Amino acid sequence: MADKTPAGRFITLEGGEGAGKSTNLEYIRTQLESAGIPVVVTREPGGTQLSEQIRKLLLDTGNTEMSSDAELLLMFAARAQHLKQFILPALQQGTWVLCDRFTDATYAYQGGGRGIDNERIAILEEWVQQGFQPDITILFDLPVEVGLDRASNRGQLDRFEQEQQLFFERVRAAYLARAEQQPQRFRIIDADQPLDNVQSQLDGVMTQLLSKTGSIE
Ligand code: Z5A
Repeated sequence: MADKTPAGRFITLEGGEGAGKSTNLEYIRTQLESAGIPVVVTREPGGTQLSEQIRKLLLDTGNTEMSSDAELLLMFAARAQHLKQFILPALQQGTWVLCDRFTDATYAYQGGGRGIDNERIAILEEWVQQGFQPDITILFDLPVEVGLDRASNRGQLDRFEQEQQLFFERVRAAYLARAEQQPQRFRIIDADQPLDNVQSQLDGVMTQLLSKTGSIE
């Protein structure tokens, strides 16, 4: 996929409903910018004009008959465009990319939530990403009921937000399973804490990320 190793770092934020990704994305961006690092912020599904159009289809509550496979393929269609048009060019210019959700969300929602086999997701992942992975993934973990309660203050629910608690329990379990399988890439944040505590945890992750060696191990 990438014709040379990207120079920037690719950081993804993951978690269930109301976990605090959007809130803390700006915090991380500010930390990186203060350290003199060029950074762009983006999201999935979305991030390009075409991918945002696909996002609308995916979140539209009117699309009640969308099959799980169609949903999965649309996620990867949006991702393919996002990678080619936005993420990889930015990384190749040395810009760090901070992305609100990426492929771990597909394993969590379409895999855990909808019940699609991980092996089938992995085929699409390899097809679209050809081995490309985030450098680090920050998983905001919290009990489902706490996240749903936080998110409930928002307006109209989208097609995913209309799912029941059990769906989100499966999503959470799938995220935690992935973090357990790939501890070198994941950093788990206890998101069931006051915001200043969550941001102290993030400071620890950022310090490690920005350490002199540049190592993220
Ligand atoms: N999706 C998928 O199925 N497959 C995929 O491959 C991908 C995505 C990429 C859109 O995602 C949907 O796409 C998503 C999964 C699916 N659907 N769902 N569910 P999205 O990321 O755009 O939407 P979201 O997950 O609904 O985001 P969110 O609910 O807004 O979560 P958040 O960004 O993590 O939360 P937040 O907006 O930062 O915080 C929520 C509220 O809690 C807000 O009022 C904050 O002020 C408050 N908050 C935040 N932190 C705290 C703390 N620490 N204490 C108290 N209150 C807090």
